[in-house]
Amino acid sequence: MTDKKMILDRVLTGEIARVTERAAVAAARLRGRGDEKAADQAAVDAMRKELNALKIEGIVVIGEGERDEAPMLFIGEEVGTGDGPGVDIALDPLEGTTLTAKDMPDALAVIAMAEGGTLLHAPDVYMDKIAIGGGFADGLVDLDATPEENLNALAKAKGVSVGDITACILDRPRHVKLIEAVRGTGAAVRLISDGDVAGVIHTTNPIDTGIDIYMGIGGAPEGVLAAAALRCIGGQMQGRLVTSNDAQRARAVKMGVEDFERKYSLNELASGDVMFAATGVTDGSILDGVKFGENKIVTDTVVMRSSTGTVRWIKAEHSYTTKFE
Ligand code: VTB
Repeated sequence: MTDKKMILDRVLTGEIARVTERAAVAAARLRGRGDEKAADQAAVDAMRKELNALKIEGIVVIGEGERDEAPMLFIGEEVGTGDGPGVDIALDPLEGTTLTAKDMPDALAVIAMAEGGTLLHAPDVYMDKIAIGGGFADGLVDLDATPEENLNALAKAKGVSVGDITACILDRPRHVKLIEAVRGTGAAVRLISDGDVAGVIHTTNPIDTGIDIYMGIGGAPEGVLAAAALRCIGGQMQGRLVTSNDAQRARAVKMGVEDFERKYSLNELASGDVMFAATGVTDGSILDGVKFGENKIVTDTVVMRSSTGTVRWIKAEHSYTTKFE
């Protein structure tokens, strides 16, 4: 094991769960209140507090926005006590603000930490994505193949008919043609209103989630977070940035993007030793939402690490102590 791998392991395996747990509890208190902004802010504040208690020299590379537009956890913000290892951090304290405001499934508090310089510094633009779970031949699906080709290849590899395949797609007008093409093959479409980090992760466990493949255009930052998870849990993913105006392209260039046509592989989205954690805010198919019991708060978290492939499911019971008051 190299020193860098030791560093992530030693400092963070247990600690990272607390960061998403705390953000999830704060956001969960605002579930179903119809107020996206308040829920997001609560998650951001809570995540930042916990991150700043970690013995790391962390830098946010994917965060809530640029310094001048995001009051906290902005891109470039330094987090941690500053007396530990240097790590890059990608975070989404509340992935699914609308899901939380409406108390709908699969809102998550999410974070990924990696060796410095190994996460794609994705600008806040769209990304075209395709993802499947682990255990398939490399290159089985491809962003440049047609939906028909991808779905047929996946069905064949699974030994099922294409009618037994379900594709998860964000319910957006931009996906009308894609949805039509997928349904045209006989496959099913699971439409989600938000939350494509969860959508991608769901492909790694079709038995529990009913989702075999993720397709379509979502946020680029969410693409890197999802890639970090797939690097750990296993799976395939490709992404390509989608920009629609000069301002977006300028932002992308500022963050180091040179080729807008580039198709990023999973390992280019997240290349180094990476650790990923997510805590359920609302109930979902892989994680339960936060529960507020009589004497305890219960959280459900998954923590994963790429270099070892360890996936830890952590059901935690917290007392109503000062920390969560
Ligand atoms: C997705 C989804 C997010 O943004 O990335 C989506 O995962 C993409 O943007 O939960 P549009 O909403 O503009 O389609 C979210 O819905 C919100 O960040």
